[in-house]
Amino acid sequence: MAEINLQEIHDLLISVAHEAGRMMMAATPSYLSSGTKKNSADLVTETDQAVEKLVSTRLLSAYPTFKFIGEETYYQGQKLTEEPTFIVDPIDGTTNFVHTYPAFCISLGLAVNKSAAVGVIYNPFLDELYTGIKGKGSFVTRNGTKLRLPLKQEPEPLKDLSTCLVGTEWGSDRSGNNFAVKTKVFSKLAASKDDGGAMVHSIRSGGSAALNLVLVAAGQQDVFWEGGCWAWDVCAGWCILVEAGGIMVDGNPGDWQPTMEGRTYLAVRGAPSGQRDIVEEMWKVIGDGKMIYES
Ligand code: LIP
Repeated sequence: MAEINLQEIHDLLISVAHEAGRMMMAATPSYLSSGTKKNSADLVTETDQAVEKLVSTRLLSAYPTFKFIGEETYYQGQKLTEEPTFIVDPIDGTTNFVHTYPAFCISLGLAVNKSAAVGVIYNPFLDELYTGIKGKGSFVTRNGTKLRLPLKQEPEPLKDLSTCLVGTEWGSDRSGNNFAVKTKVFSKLAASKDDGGAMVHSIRSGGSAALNLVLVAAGQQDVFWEGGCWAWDVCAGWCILVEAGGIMVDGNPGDWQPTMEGRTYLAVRGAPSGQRDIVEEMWKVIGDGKMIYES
């Protein structure tokens, strides 16, 4: 296979992200006109579909031999291969988009050999662009200024969960094993040490896995833990996270090298020490309450 020019792909993804951002900002979404997928908390809008069409057309006309996996055109059984693959969420944070809560974005990743090689995430409401190329670092551009991630040149060491701001998501499953595991972990993370909890600084649920990952990459959130999201929610953010010194492990205890399609993820920010301790403490909090998702 010919050498892939990651810089050229990165530049194209940025141009597509800006175009998609204009479409999102021109739309007038409402819960009245939104459709649902798995259940009433799993929303989709015409804009999700229109943006994905634009993105797939633009990317595949420039790179016709590449594969494409997108949230709105994914079919059961579709698998990521070693081939260069664009992995795309046209709107990550669709619920936020529908409510005009200002945390939605387009998430554009390129995976090569099943690993994230380029990531571009754009929040059009805040005009914030996050980018990363494997081996070349990651950045945020806001108000016309481009800053390297993480934002602190010398991030603090990670001590234990009691000093962490943790991002996690409710997701759309509201019953069954996975809901029970999540609510138990939320409670254990928040509870006081006297009651056997981790007493984290606080818990955030921003509503977009991609934006959670870039917050961890930036060092503005120490940890992100989620089960139930998909490759398109994490591919771009994974590249940006790792390029900023962060790590991604499995959201269920035990696996230090999770796969893109594993559906359970734990991200920890870059730090001079303590990353592994945070993972181990988080896995201890989860205990034997394994989240189970089809992949
Ligand atoms: C959403 C994620 C969110 C997660 C939801 C869903 P969508 O993506 O980013 O973090 O909790 O289950 O996957 O549907 O807005 O693209």
